[in-house]
Amino acid sequence: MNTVFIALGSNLNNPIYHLEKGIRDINHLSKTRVIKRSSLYKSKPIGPQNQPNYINAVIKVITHFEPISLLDVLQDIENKHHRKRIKRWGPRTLDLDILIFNDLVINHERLVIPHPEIINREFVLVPLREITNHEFIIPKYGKLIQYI
Ligand code: ROI
Repeated sequence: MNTVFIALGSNLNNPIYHLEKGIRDINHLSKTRVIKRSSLYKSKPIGPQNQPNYINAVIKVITHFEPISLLDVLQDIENKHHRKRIKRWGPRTLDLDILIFNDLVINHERLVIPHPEIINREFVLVPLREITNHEFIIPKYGKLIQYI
């Protein structure tokens, strides 16, 4: 059994709907359950500013999928939400990022874990802090609270 933290983000076409539906979709995956979820956070866009504000959240999941298989099924969910990869850092209906996968450090061409931007993004750190305890360690980076 694997313990995984996933970040969700949306800034198009009713972001709250896409986040809530995204969480339900993940919970409905085979051999996977959402066991904790953060509140929904509104944030200003990081990167290009000429796009709507984002809604972000982080969930804690247990799953029997291996990392790349989990990436595949999460990308299927993004595609069902009509996510179009038009431009890098552009607006999106639903973005699902694997943040942490057990205590693994992975540098695969499709998947870097822990997520390389995890410690730089307040819209990830704050919801992650909400659903973990004070001592929580991010693999490779150390204590979460030092980054907040
Ligand atoms: N900015 C915010 N606030 N939230 C996001 O989820 C988000 N996602 C992105 C970029 C474009 C980097 N900016 C973001 O991919």
